[in-house]
Amino acid sequence: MSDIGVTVKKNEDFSEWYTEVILKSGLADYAPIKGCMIIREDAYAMWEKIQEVLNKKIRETGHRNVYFPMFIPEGFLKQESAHFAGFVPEVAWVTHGGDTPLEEKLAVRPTSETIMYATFAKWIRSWRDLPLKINQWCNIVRWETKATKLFLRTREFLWQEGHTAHATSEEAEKEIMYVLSEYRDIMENYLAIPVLVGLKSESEKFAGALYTTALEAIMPDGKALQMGTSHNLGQNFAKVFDINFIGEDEKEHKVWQTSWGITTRLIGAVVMVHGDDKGLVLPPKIAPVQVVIVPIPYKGADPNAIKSKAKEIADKLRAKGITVVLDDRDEYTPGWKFNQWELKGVPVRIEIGPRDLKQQQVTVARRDTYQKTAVKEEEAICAVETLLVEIQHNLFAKARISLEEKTTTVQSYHDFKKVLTEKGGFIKAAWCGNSICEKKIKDETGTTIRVKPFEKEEPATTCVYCKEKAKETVYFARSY
Ligand code: 87F
Repeated sequence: MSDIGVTVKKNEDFSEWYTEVILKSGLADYAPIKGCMIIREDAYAMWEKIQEVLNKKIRETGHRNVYFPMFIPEGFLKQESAHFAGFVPEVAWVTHGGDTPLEEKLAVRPTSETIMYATFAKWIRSWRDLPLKINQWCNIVRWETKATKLFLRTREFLWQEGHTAHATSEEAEKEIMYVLSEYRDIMENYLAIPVLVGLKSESEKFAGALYTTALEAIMPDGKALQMGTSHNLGQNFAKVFDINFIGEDEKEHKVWQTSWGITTRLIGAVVMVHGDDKGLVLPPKIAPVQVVIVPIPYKGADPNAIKSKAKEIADKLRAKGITVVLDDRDEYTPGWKFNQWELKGVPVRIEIGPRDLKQQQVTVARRDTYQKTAVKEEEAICAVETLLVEIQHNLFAKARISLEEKTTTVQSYHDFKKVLTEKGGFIKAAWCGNSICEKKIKDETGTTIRVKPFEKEEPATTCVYCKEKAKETVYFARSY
């Protein structure tokens, strides 16, 4: 067994493959604390890319970044106990400062609604203070007891949480739809992962929300992964935290609120969806390295001629804003380097050997298809730019086909269960809208309603469970 390359096949043991790819590609490592992980350089660079894209979007629409304390006094969470009750077992507490017990214990933030909204009550006085649109990039702690899964289930993770307050319900609604569409853009056009977008059912929504919208993707093992959420909080929190404002009508009103988030689990989704038996396959738009250049020296010739040609091409690519690594290390063979950069998922590799030099060309290899082509040197920069765009599109197209293949419409509960054991994925079925059926299906199959799509489809049959009149067509799946 080689300790460098990936030893597990993606379609043989998906879970093992996933962990091995992450560890060996150097995206992350286990930490010496149970349930925690270390986000390494390349994964952090991807997270920074996501931050850059989202920050730009939300800044343009008047959101500002802030930082609130990570400690939340117990009283704040208690004030909101109705909405957080189910989450209590996952909260981590600070009880001592040194050896001295604290007068009031402090939660390590599992989410920041309570501390932020207690502050909103102070900041918001008049309609002129609205809308208030803030966002925070931070770490979150949830004391999970289920098995750790790198990026998907760890006790600490990174996220952004957006929190807004508005004068009207319509504005809040517009906000959650705006966020949803920007999230979708990031997932589909940057991460190259197609998503289903829609509403959560009553039992799956955030208890503090009027309704929860979500973006859901399907993983190669047929399990769904929630990629992000955007909640319409209505006036639920405004009532608890007394977030009132004097309106233009000079009367007192409660604000309308939203909250929304995406987390570092998105990186796990990228690994799962695009990776292959040789390792990561990264979409060019979020790849920390987009192009690697490997000079191929040969005995009896001038290695400097090749190296300087490689350097020249690297500089030209960099001038176009492309991230390039020139791997001219002498201590590794070209073959070793190829494997290493394939493991790390670099979208494009350029090889420059003696033959290339002589013929004034370079060899360009793409990570997604392993296709290799010779390109005239003067066309190389342009060709690489085009190729990066093409790879980005190809990854999305492939993922979309996979989403389609993994979505099955069923007419009966018998078929529902059959599809679930045979292939998993999204199961599209008619539902009566009753949470009792939803619960029975969950208990019997382990699936939940992932989304009720915005683009409503007339139910083709009666409810897949109770056979009463169906209200809507929804997507069920087992999930991470
Ligand atoms: C775990 C422990 C304590 C989820 C928790 O989705 C509290 C919670 O409130 C908790 N797990 N939630 C819901 C989070 C809601 C909301 N917060 C802002 C988001 C997006 C960002």
